[in-house]
Amino acid sequence: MSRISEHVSLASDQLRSGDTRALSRAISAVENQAPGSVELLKELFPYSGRALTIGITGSPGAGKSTLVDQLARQYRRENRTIGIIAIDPTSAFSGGAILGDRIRMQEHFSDPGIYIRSMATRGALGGLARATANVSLVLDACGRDLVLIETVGVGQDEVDIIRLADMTVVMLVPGMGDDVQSIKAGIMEIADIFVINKSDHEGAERVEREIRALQSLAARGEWIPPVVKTTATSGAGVSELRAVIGDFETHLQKPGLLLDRRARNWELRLIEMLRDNLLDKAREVIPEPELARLAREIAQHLRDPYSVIEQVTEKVSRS
Ligand SMILES: Nc1nc2c(ncn2[C@@H]2O[C@H](COP(=O)(O)OP(=O)(O)O)[C@@H](O)[C@H]2O)c(=O)[nH]1
Ligand SMILES: [Mg+2]
Repeated sequence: MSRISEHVSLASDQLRSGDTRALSRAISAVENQAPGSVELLKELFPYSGRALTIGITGSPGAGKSTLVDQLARQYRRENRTIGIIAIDPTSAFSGGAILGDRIRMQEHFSDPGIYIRSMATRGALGGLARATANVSLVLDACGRDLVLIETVGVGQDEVDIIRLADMTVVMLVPGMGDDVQSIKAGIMEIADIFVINKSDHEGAERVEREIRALQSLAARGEWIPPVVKTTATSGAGVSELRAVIGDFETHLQKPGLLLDRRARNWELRLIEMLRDNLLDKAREVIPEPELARLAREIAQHLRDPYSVIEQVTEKVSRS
């Protein structure tokens, strides 16, 4: 066994024993694609696949963090351990949401059964979906019973992230122009459960009617996504949400369902990993200054881009 894999094995043993500091270090390593992190992921992979992963998506300020917090408390009462990944685009310009999440982290600090990791959308190395998937795998392999992934429901990145989860909770709020029609169709389609948060505000019934109307048009599968009204700040509706998640968990236990879903997710991820990997290789073959030089030559019509790409891919396949 090489020194690096010996080191990784030690790390993975320590990790799986539930050492929170080791967990933080491992997550940072994986997030930053530090040397040895792929070895660590390989080592951890066989222990993963046990956690239930739940993606929670909704617009900024909808109350995702507040609800995730309530759900985590609920599960802690059932003695289940939680990993939370909060992906926060707002941090890119205000820093506010990350600060809020830090405060939450401190609140749960005394409970090693809840582990919260915030990730900023900006600057995630090698793509946010990849980072989230790998962090989720680490949490899963380290024995977290549930991994809750909180993300904003916009953009392809978010849809990709949500696809990693075993189940998807789509959060809507009354008012705020957050009408059902304005939600990306792709997000509506991936909902396993709808939550109408801020039900203490006026208009929750109207949002519910809109969802129901939309559902009546859609093709009916065996599972019709239920609609749960919550007030995350007071905790109202959280136990109903917990119950509905339980129902979906039971539904997923039908032969092949969870496996099908995960296989579908892996198919997408494999393509993504392949693309990332090949692109990394291509970047090695054709470093940035070289790329800039070629681009300029193409712009000057000194070369054609098709031959350039052919040459690069050939070099990659020989490397
Ligand atoms: N009135 C009301 N406010 C809420 C509710 N849930 C969350 N909030 C508030 O909405 C704001 C944004 O919540 P947060 O959980 O950070 O939203 P996120 O951006 O989706 O994570 C905070 O000030 C919360 O206290 C709710 O059910 N009712
Ligand atoms: Mg949040």
